[in-house]
Amino acid sequence: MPLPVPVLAEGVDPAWLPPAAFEPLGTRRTLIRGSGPMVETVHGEVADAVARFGGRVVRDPEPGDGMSYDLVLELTGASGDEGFACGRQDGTTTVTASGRRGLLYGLFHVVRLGEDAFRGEWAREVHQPAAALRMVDHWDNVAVHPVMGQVERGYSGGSLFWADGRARGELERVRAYGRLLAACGINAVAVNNVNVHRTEARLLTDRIGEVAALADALRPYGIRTHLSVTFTAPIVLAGLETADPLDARVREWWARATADVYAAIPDFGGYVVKADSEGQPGPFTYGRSHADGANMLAAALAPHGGTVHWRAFVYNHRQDWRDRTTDRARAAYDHFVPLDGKFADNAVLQVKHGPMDFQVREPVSPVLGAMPRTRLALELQATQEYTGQQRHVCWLGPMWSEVLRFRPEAESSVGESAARGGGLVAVSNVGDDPFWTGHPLAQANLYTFGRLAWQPGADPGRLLDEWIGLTFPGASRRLAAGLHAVLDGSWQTYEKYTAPLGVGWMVQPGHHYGPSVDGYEYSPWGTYHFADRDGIGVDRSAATGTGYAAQYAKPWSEVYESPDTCPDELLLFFHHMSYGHMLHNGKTVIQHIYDTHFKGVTEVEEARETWASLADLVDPARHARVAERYEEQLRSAREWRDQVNSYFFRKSGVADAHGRRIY
Ligand code: GCW
Repeated sequence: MPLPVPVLAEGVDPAWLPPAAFEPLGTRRTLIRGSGPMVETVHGEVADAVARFGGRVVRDPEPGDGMSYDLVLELTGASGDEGFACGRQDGTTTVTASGRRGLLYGLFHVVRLGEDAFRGEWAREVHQPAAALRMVDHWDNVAVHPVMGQVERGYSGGSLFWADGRARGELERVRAYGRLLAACGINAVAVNNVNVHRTEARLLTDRIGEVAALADALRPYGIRTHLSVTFTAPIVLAGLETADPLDARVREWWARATADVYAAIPDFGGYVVKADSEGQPGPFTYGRSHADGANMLAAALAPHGGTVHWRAFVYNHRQDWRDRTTDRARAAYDHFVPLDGKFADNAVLQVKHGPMDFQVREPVSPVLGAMPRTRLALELQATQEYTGQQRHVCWLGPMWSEVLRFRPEAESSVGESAARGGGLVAVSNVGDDPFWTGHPLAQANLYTFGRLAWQPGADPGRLLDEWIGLTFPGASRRLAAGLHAVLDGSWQTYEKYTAPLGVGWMVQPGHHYGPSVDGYEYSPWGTYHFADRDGIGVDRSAATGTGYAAQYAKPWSEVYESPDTCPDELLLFFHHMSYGHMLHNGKTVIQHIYDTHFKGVTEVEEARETWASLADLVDPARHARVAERYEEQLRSAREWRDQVNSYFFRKSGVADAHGRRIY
């Protein structure tokens, strides 16, 4: 039986799968061959499209039925292969796949191509995802957390999965979410926050049925479900007196608990673990290493084909700002690189893209080039914690692409090694908001992430074209150009009006929205800029600083070591510089700060105007939501400009060369 396409509740935005995107497919004759649940998903999609647009769909006809088809979708096997081949000859477009998910991805490929899928002739192309794991991690709490709420760092309303301590039970919406994810190539979802509180801990055991219900909803779209677990589960859930990873009873408990998980969810993906980090418990309590901790869970998962994603986000968050020897940027490398080669085959070390914490500009984490014998996953943040919290437009495609293309060592890029190793992960930006991502344009971030996980070397601009083509079917040139104009440079615009030259932070403590130049300056979190009357920045050189620059292989260790060769955009991350220091771009540090802050606000004003000019081309609800957010973005950008410029004017006493207003 074809699986019906999920029905969206009134007012819920179809995002990049509006019915109109299926019109080229829906007007044609399609033949589907093969069997198994995923074929039913594909059949459901085609059946829905032809019901709307008047085409036809036929399933496994008798040989010699004499019909000719515009599209043939054929599943030839039942392997785990996710690739597909497609081509067009003699008026028929053919998609073949030997694995179940491949057929689904092939179908969405045809949808993306639109009319082009049915034009001319083209040779058979093979499409294969670079990374086997393409995951979104939800930082969703089951119970509303007193400080972090329903979704930690969530800017899109509540959780799709949980509400007020319970499973939400809106599985039709979850199905629709799975469908959107599949259409951009994502194949795994972790359904709860990596900070695992009391209630959430129980998802592993007596509440596993609630996770199984989500897994059932997501499975038809090729998505495996993962769970964040607490390291102290044996203590908090089973009353053991220890969680020591080398203790036989502990290991046995995990093995049994994991077997029970697989009894409920046979294709369960595995565990995500935040250990010894920001107050979460971990192996350090027992004098054990992170490899000991990860390998214990890996051993429990191995018989069932599961994987543990162990996060490398481990650092001292009880620092003293006067202690210049402790450098948070060094922490992941210092903790994990000595463990290279010690992790089990089904243990993946999940590494944030930068050494700090998802700032608008950071160097690529040196860990990503320093553990050749460990499966590394790259973690990106789609939820815009530090990039405007989905009130600001900040399309992260170009930033992610820069990270993925970076070559920490000569052999491979970050994208290539993550794809080969543990895969690509993004912290989700989705919630129960009618636009899914709060800011409608933030949908482009999730879409781009999925497509980059499939093909890390892809040109992000081309992926944005795809997103525009799907989300706004039949978009006029003016609309497409307008969308590019407001999205293409939005990350750099955001960078301009916030913390300068890679120094990061300067945000309001706690919620991280809006400027506070000294917000974290004397706090224990280790996120300092060290501005004084003479200069700003953190000396991370090997010669005179914390030695962080030496964590890179050549040439990067040398490039970053000296202010002469360090790229401008990272200068204050690596060096403490005087305000009068001349940048490669021909400006002094202080003048650069002033100029970028004025420029950033101007760019937001222009983007807001551009968006206003598109009113006749965009659905009114969506247009209004974006327009309203531009008002806030502009207010906030001005606040950033004024706070940052005034702060540095007052510290340095250096006037703006152009005499603009600085308070
Ligand atoms: O970015 C920081 C966030 C925390 C988050 C942590 C992490 C889930 O401020 O809210 O906790 O990173 O990545 O674990």
